[in-house]
Amino acid sequence: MTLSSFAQFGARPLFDKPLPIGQLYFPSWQRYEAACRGIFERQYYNNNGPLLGEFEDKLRRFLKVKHALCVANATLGLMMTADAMQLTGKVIVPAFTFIASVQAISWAGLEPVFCDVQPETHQIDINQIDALIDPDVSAIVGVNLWGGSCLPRELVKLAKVRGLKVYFDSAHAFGSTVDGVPIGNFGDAEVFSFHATKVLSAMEGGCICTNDDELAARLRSIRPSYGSETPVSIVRVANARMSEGQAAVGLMSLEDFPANRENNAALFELYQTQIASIPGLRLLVPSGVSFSNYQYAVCVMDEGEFGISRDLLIKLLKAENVVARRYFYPGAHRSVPYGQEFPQFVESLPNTDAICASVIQFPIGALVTGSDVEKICRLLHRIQMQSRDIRAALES
Ligand code: T4K
Repeated sequence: MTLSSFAQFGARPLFDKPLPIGQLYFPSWQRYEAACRGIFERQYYNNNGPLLGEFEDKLRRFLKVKHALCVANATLGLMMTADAMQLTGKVIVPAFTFIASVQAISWAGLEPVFCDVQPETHQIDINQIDALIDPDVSAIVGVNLWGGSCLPRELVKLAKVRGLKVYFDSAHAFGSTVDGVPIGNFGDAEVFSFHATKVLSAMEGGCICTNDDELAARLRSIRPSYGSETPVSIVRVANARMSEGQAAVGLMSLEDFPANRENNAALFELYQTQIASIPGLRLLVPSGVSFSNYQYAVCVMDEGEFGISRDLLIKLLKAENVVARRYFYPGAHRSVPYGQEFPQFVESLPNTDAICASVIQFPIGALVTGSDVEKICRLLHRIQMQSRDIRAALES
């Protein structure tokens, strides 16, 4: 085995085109075309159209939740939720999350308070929350990461005892359940993402779920839902409506969800068996759920054991047309503008920093086959076995 077998050193890439991160499960063109034909025949494109109504109704039944409000994307959904909940002052949020979880808090005029996460699960560390509570804190945001959960029951219980509200960023968790209860039912509200990279996709989109009638009414007025509801008094409006085109894709994606989730589970299992024998790589099993959507293949890397750095591994994989990512980097507490605005958190979240430095995501989803996973894992094995030579060659 020589280094010249790697694309980084001149070989042909392992894959002819980039194998992406992201779910990218889409209906066939024929199904999409038929749905679009219906939209054009009806000449009804937006504002509570029939497909949106059907999609929201099916989501409600699928998730067993009282209200499911579709929105243009999860970022807007999170912004609207923080605003509609009429929060004040500060909101506790894990620092290890996509930046939108935090930006939504800022957009609603609130101040984020960053909490560290658990090293094993990457979910918010509930034991560290009490130390962050002061009289200005009005809520906690739980983030259900990686198709797992942040133990929503425990978080809701803690919030109740402390007199705080709680909502969840469940962008990663559509279809996952906690003790059989679908994520979407916990806290005051939960927000899903239906971005193209998510297991349920409307190309771009999201959904806010709540069992609270008053909150749902405020959210409908913020969205807004012209013509369908009696508006209620709110502070501001954001046009976050989901179009009929998005709802059409969402409906087909919901129909396909069981099969797509099964495909993810099979790919995840392959990763699990093959990565187990690679020194320095540990695949994260979604925690805190009784059923997972297996939307991500996330590994934690021990650079010393693997032999090269995480960032060099990403570079080598990119040369082979394997897209691997270091979500999330850096932690939200170090990102612009939060690192500058709230310097007190920069050096105070060791678990978040350690995870940001060691996490790596591998391709999983519609465009990945079982044989691709096997090829990726064999490649990882080869890289690990030749790590010393690779390092020497690239450092010289
Ligand atoms: N909360 C959490 C915890 C989140 O992770 C997110 C979003 C949100 C809230 C907010 O949800 P949204 O407002 O987005 O609904 C992606 C997604 O844009 C974002 O939805 C996601 N989380 C975040 C973690 O990742 P990028 O900028 O890294 O995606 P991008 O465009 O680089 O795509 C990823 C891979 O997929 C690449 O390999 C390219 C491939 N791809 C992507 C798209 C969109 C395709 O091949 N085709 C495509 O159409 O943000």
